[in-house]
Amino acid sequence: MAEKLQNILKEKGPIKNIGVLGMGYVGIPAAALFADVDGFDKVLGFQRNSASSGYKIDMINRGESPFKGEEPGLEELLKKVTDAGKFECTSDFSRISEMDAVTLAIQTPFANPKDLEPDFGALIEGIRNVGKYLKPGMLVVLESTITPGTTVGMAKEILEEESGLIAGEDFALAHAPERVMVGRLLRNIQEHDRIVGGIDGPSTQRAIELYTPVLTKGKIIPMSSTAAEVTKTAENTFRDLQIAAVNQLALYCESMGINVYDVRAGIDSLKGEGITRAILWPGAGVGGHCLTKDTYHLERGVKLGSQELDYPENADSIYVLARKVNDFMPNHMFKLTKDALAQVGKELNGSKIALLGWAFINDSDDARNPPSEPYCDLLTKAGASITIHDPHVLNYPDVEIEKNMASVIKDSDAVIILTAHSEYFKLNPVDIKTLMGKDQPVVVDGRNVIDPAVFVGGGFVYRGIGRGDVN
Ligand code: SAJ
Repeated sequence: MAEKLQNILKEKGPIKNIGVLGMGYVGIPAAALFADVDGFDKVLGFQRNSASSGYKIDMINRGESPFKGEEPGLEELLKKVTDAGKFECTSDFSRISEMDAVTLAIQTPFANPKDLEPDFGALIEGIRNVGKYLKPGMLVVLESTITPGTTVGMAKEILEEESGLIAGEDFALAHAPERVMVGRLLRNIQEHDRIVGGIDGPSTQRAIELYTPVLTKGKIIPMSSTAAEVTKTAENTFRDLQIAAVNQLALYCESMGINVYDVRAGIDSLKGEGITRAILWPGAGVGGHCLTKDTYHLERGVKLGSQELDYPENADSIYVLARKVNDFMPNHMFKLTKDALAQVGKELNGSKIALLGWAFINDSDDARNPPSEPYCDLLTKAGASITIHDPHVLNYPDVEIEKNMASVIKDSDAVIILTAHSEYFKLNPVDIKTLMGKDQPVVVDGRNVIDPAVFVGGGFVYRGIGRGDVN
């Protein structure tokens, strides 16, 4: 079987034309970097001409990046490769048939994590499109984060069904998970090690041929496609677990009346001789499109796995428990807010709350699954009126986000810091108190941005995540 594919690939010769499906955070930088490789002739970016994202096609073909946030080097690279005629964006999926390799970088959100059912709709549509135009000798690579088992399972089945070809015999199939982070897309692709997992040896080798030329510092780490799927979902699951561990510690420190940041510094000081203590930062919650879903992909992969799982009877997976701890943090922020207002004789109902920060991550406009949303929902249910400031997020469905911080804070009863945007580190208690116009204004810090002593000294009632020493 592998022999037949090996011969087909040998006959076909080196990869020259590459298709990338999904012109998003992952696809655009990947396509631009492929196009910048001398050994490759042409890269086509395939983008559905949909109402929500069809606009990207013309933008990209003008060499413009559709991303709002800073992406060092991306716009210049897009301009270079589009001007050189090496990269073009199109909605004509039939041109997939001209490609030697096709990568799919399409989002895989969870419609509702409770039932562990991911929304693979867009990815399945992409895979079907590739299958429709699949030719012998082509390499198909899934870059999206997917449930372990998807490449050799659903993806292989759809590609074979649509094309009538056999994976591992007529075409190569692999998973090479993306590891890009907003704000460093190009650098991450070039410098991170690249996990490359084929369904068989020739597929892995062909995928290595595709990715090697774009790596600068990064090395290729070959493995099976399912091991690659587990690596990707687990690397984010582990990060979520680490954050949950320090969030739980913060809650413990609050209940024991100590400062979690003292404890954190103490633990972090244990270094050397192979000792590892990766202690991260407690906060108002965990958002984004990676950590909020990848745990559930991993859990689903185990459930769908063929072997029986040996694990303590009826015990929650520590990974799912970590998700619950992190998803609890907006509730804890709500309790801190309620307690602080009660201390000044106020109730949430009828209070005016100023939220600072809507984005899920500091100094970014990325507001996917933001912890600010569940926190805001709790306040609304409790009858508070809310104003929201974020310097980067321009809009969010059904949420009014203002750019003028003073007008958001004016006359509020409480100021709540949910995202550690740089400008919030400069908040001045005197100015804020004047704007709020209250004898006993409240401030709740979800990201360790302000110095409690300065604000308490300025007449504020303070609450902070993990600050049992001053809450
Ligand atoms: N967070 C904390 N405490 C921390 C770190 C993060 O509460 O110590 C919160 C953030 O506020 C945010 C959420 O977790 O709401 C996620 O933050 P993140 O830094 O993990 O950012 P992401 O979601 O963009 O994660 C990405 C992931 N990259 C990919 O999936 C390719 C992740 O694997 C990276 O480790 C992470 O970026 C990174 O290190 O920047």
